[in-house]
Amino acid sequence: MPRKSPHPDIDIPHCSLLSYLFPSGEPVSSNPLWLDALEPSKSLSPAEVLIWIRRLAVGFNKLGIPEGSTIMLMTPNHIYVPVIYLATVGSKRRFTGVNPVFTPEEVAYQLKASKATVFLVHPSILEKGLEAARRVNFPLDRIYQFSDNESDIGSTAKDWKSILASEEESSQWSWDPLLGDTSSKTVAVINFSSGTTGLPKGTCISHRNLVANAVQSIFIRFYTPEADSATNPVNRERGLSFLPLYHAYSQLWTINISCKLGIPTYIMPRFNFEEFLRSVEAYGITSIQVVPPVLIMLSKREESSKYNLQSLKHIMCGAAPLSRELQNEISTRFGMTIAQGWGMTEVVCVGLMVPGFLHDDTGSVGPLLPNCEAMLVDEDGNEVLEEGKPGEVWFRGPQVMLGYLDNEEATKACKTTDGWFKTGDIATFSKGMFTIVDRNKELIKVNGLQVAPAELEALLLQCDGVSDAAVVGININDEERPRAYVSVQPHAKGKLTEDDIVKFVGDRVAKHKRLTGGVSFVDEVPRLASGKIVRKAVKEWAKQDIER
Ligand code: 4UU
Repeated sequence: MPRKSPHPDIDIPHCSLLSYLFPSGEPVSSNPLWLDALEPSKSLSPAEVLIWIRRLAVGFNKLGIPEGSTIMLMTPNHIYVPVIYLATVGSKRRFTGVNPVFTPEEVAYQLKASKATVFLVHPSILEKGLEAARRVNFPLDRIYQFSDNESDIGSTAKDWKSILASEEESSQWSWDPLLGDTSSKTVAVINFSSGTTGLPKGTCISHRNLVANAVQSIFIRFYTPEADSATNPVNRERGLSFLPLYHAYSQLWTINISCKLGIPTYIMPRFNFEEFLRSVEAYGITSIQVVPPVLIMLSKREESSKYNLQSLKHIMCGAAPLSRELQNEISTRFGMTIAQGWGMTEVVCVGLMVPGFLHDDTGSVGPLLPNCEAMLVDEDGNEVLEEGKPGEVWFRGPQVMLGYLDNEEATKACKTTDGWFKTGDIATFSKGMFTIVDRNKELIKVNGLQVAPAELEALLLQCDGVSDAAVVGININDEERPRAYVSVQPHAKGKLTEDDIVKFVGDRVAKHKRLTGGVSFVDEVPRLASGKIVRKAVKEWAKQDIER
């Protein structure tokens, strides 16, 4: 019997994302909504954002970009990122964001796999964008520079503002409300994830998925029946955003939830620890979303004591394991609630989350969001009913993606015909709460970001002298690091060094994917007759290597 959410089902409107965020007949605020954390006089209110959305949506139409096309964005965070996201999704196009520190090769992969037809690039990384485009024959005249700062824009590519229609010609434009079933069928966002196996794949996230996960997360953060309406912080919230907006985590909280609830949110271009502390103090920030490394810094770095962080009452932590000890140490020391959540790109963002009113000191990731179900399934495919016993999380709910873009095989492998999504995460269940204890998939998480072993393995096979390779994650000081197990060809034996291999990979991938867990040489990488790597055996080696 699947476990159901302890919360009663809540109403999730069947409509487009913009109809949910800006319901007709409700006034649109002119108060600052997204503010530049480095220069807070620069801000956008919902009323201003709507004007930009209309101008861009009509601009895309005039340019002849059909509905259903993908718009790809590569930029550090800034206050106009939500404009691109909302105008793209709102005009029935598809948004995909790419990590701005990716290498040209990695950018080219996503440009092709997402089938993007327009590519917006921040001027500071324009050269990289152009190089990526050349690699996959992407038309250079569909590349636009995208900055919040007029003076950054040079002459090498067009300015994104050249796409915009005028205010007059766009003032009558309105979005399709996508009523009923169409909201479930229309793809809005294509974030990338490697899922349980293989290379990164585009996840097809519908309007319905996005609306559902916003409604569910707002409920569990602010409105569960136990929440005290007198002390509900929702009207006093001030957010600070530094997680990347190309990832689902930040898209949900920084864009969709802040917009829906009118939470003024300061956006940092990238994470910088001291700047983060300064911003919390300067702006009286009440709540943030983090990944575990931020909490490790908060615990270990001296600067944490130099700033007044008293305004900060609620920290949401997700994307990777957080130790119970660290969670409790920080919440006691700073007098704040730290609530863990579990989620995946494939379920928009969140599936399990500790309610906002609850102070959890067990290290759990909370109960199911409303309207969701889960089963823990053992290796034989049987449901685990006993409390405290681990099993793979199978998840069902209105936020589960439609499938992987152009990859029915991968979709079928993780999604059953009756809607269960096999997550590859191992959890236990006790007293209504889930605790993530392991993973049975390939994925490695570094700084909360995905690293797909298959990608590094394919790269290692291109390294001269390498005959086979397997990559797994190892834990060093509470943080996961990719480590490679490599066999070498006879001619390279004794010549190819660990440093050579670390450098070979380091030169070709974004920083978080580097082999910071090291390299081991082995006679043979264990593989099944099918060719599949026996990861359990490699993980066992890794465990022994750490203990040594
Ligand atoms: C142990 O990282 C995410 C989603 C993060 C998120 C954000 C806000 C979750 C809940 C929330 O409230 O997505 P992906 O697709 O980048 O990575 C998904 C994987 C999971 O399958 C799991 O292995 O990241 C890992 N993960 C976690 N692991 C996610 N959350 C947790 C967690 N503990 N709390």
